[in-house]
Amino acid sequence: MLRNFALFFVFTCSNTLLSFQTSCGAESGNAAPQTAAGCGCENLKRAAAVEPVEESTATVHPAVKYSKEVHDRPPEAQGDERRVQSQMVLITGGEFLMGTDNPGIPADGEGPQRLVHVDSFYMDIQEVTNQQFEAFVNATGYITEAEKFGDSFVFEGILSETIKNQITQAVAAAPWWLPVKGANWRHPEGPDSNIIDKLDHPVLHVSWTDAVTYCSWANKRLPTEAEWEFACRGGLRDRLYPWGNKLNPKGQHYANLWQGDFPTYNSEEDGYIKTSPVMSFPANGFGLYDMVGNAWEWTSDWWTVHHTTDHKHNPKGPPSGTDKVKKGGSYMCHKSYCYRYRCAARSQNTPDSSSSNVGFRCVSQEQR
Ligand SMILES: *[C@@H]1O[C@H](CO)[C@@H](O)[C@H](O)[C@H]1NC(C)=O
Ligand SMILES: [Ca+2]
Ligand SMILES: [Ca+2]
Repeated sequence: MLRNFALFFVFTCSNTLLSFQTSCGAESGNAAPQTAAGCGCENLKRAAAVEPVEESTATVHPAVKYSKEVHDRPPEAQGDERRVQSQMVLITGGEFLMGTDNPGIPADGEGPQRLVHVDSFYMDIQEVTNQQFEAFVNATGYITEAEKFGDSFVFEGILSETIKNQITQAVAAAPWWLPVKGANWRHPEGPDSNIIDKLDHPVLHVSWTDAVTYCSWANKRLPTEAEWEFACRGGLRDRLYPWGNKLNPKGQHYANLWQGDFPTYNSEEDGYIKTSPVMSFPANGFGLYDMVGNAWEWTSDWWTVHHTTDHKHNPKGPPSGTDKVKKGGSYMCHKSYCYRYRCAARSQNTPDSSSSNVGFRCVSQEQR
C-alpha cells in the first residue's frame, strides 16, 4: 500500500520513480543554507504517468465547465454562494521594479531587477479561505486534484502520531514532507483532521488547476507573477517585504512565518504554528493581507529563471513550461531554510501538485 506513494510522487531534481531514498544532488550541493531546498515544497511533484480518473465531461476544461454552470444562472440565484467571496481592492496600474539585483536565492531567478508596467486590476484582499472554497464546492460539486489522486503532501510537523506512523516514505531532499493518503482541503493535516475550526484560514491542498477553476467560477482569474509582485510591494519601491526592509519593525510581526529552528522547533512568536485566520496581520499599503506568509499563492505564469531587462508591459511569463510560479512563502518559511517571504522571491510546483502550505487568491479586471 505504501509503495503506491512512490508511483504517485517523484521529486523534480531526480525525475526518477521509486527513488525516495536517494539524495538530491542539486540540493545537497548548495553550501549556503538560504540557497538550499527551502521549504522543499518545490520538490513535491506527481508522476506524469499517473492520471486522475476523469469524468466523461473531461474534454471540457474544468475551469470552463464549472464557470459556465454558474454564469448561465441568473444573478439572483448566485447570491448565497457569492456572499462569502472576498472583498477586492483596486490596484492602480503603473511601473515598478520587479525582481531584485540582490537575490536572497539566486537560483530561483529573482533577478535581474527590471522595469515592468502593469495595468490596473482588482485583487482579493485575502487568501481564499476554506469557507469560500466550500461555497464553491457546494455550488458546483467540484472535486480537487488531491481528492482525485487520493493523497497530498503534508508537513510532518502538523501530522498526528497515528498518521505519521503509517508512513515510511518522505521526500529525500526535504524529509519533512510526507505523502498522506486522504489529505485534501477538507482534511488539511491528514484524514483525522478537519476544517471546522479553520473556516477563515486559507484553503490548502489546492492544485494550480483547482485554483484556476475556483477563480474562473468566481468570474475572476489568477494574477500574473508581475501583478502579484506589484501588489505585494504595496507602492513601496525596491523593498524586501510588503511593509519595508525590516522583518519585525518595532518588534511587531507583519506576517505568519516560522520562528525558531526549522523544521524541529517552532517558537510560535507570531502567535501561530500553522496557518492563521486570513487578515490576522497588518495589510500592506494597498490594503492586501498575508501577501507574504500564511499560505503560498499560485500565479498564472509558467516558471522560468531567465528574465529579460527589456521594458515589459503586462508580462505573462513564458508561453509554456512544466511548473507554475507561486509567490510569498508560507507559515513554514524561516530565513535559514526558506527565505522566500520577500516580494521578489519565488518558487514553483507542477500544476497538479498540492500541499499543506499552498493556497491562492484571485484578481479581475472589474470589481466583483
Ligand atoms: C456547504 O454545504 C454544507 C452542507 O449543506 C453546509 O453545512 C455549509 O454551510 C455550506 N457551506 C457554505 C460556505 O455555504
Ligand atoms: Ca507562525
Ligand atoms: Ca500568502
